[in-house]
Amino acid sequence: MSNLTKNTKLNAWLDEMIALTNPANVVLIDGTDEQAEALRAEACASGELFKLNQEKLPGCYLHRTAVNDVARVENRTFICTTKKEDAGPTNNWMSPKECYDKLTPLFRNSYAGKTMYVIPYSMGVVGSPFAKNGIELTDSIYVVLNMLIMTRVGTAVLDAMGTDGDFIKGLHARATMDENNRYICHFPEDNTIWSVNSGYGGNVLLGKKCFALRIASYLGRNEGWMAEHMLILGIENPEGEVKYVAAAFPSACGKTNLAMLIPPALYAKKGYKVWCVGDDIAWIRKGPDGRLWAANPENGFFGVAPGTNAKSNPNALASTRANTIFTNVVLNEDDNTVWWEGLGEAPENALDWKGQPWNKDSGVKGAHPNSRFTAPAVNCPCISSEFENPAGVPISAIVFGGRRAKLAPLVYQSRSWNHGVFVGSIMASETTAAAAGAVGVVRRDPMAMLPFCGYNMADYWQHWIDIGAGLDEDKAPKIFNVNWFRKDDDGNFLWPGFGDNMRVLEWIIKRCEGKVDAEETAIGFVPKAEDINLEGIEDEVSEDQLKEILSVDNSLWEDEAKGIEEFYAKFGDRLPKALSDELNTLKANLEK
Ligand code: OXD
Ligand code: MN
Repeated sequence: MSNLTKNTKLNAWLDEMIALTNPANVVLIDGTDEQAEALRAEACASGELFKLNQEKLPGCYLHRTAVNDVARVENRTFICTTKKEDAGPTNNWMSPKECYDKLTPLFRNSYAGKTMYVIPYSMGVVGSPFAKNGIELTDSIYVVLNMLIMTRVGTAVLDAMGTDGDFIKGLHARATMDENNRYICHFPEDNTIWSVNSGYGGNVLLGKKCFALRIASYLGRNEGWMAEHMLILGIENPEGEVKYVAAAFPSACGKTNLAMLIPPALYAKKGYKVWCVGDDIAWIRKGPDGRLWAANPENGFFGVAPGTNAKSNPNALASTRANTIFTNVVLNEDDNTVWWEGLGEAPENALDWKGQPWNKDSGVKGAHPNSRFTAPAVNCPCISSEFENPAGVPISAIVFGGRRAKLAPLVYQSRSWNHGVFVGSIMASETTAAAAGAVGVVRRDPMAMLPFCGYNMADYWQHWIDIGAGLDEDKAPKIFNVNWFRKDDDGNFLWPGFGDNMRVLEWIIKRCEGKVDAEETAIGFVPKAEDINLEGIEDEVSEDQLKEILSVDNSLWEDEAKGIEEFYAKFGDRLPKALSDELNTLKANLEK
């Protein structure tokens, strides 16, 4: 048996995986700078990475993926539970046996002549009560270097695992990169993830979507906590009190921008500040004080580059100025820096994301729309002082959102926890470039978890209801829905968004504190127009425009109720009764 580590379970599994993949050698990633630096040098020598201008972008590198490997592949992502019903109607399913049988030949000898990197990593602060450990085996230095940024990696994790501690077993191989044999498979009953024939982040950084959402959501249901596709932010008022909000949006709906929001000048002058605890994933559980606490299990940001600039998100941009890996962006050949659409003037001499000569007149985008930066969280100027707190932060409000051109008002509050779960369950949005497939199609994306829930979505909703039932009403977070994307009849956005979303957050916090009244509508509580502060943006948003964005069109909601009914029907009798009750209440309210 291999004795690479002190953990007997890990050694046994390593033996098995080494026999399967047949690497030329095995390297344990220890988390030291020396080792990482040697790997960077090796990746630069092989062309896997390009070293960027080290004066302007110290510690930064560029990577290009294969052209057919640029996004998560949801149609090739599987939840492999013994019973099909346990994966539910919204997941692709294979039985564990069928999946292992199918993938084993793809992994066999796939590391031949290559190195197996063994990455011990922790989601959450290493060794803390709520952290979970994983091991990712990979044949890609790019994966190692990204995991070093996105998670907490190294021998300290092995120490935390001890001699027989459990871990999530992740196996990744680029193999032949054959897209027809690309699979991202989860075995929640075995704590196992197998990913093959891809090198793109979301498919291969197994700590992120695969573990921290799909496997963790399953673990959370069994252990009484929640793994959510949520940002976490803190809003500090002029008195220095910080209130925390967790928010779920479908991919590429401006989640990273909201997580790092810069308050408008008016608020900044008064002393308001916004702190980022996390931009993508929240692990949430009830704390000893009876409130819900949320922690970000990640250690970095894997953000979408295009559109990130000094106006949309100066904090994200600042986060990428050192020790960052850029994937599929433009290389500015004049000064060996990076560029993407939305960053300002395009470089004269450049290579596009495929490595081809490119300039602004080329007639195609230079950066891939889903090009990314992998940046350390510590780089973020507004990172919360609680970022390293293993307990996380107490949550006052949960916010759901999506892109709805006409339907949902700028913001509304649910009437109760269960109504809030209903509001999350009916989330819908237009698809974006973050996932492979058509762009611009409206799809239901409950709690923004559609591609990330590791079990039957109906059981997941029941879990939400059960969590709420375990909270005292005065301690439970209040639940809201926002829509920054409402459009007028000419297709223009009605709300400025970005930093001005602070105005909506202010109303949300006031509601949590019971400091502001609201209008009750068929769908929930909507602000009175005078309670949304428009000071400083009167030119952009007139009083009438604000009223339009806050309006609820019952006839549109009647159609929506039919759509919800159809969607719910997929879940048969597994649909929680509390949710069909909420749908009936909505229908009754609309008839009134
Ligand atoms: C992401 C996503 O990459 O949600 O975070 O797609
Ligand atoms: Mn995400």
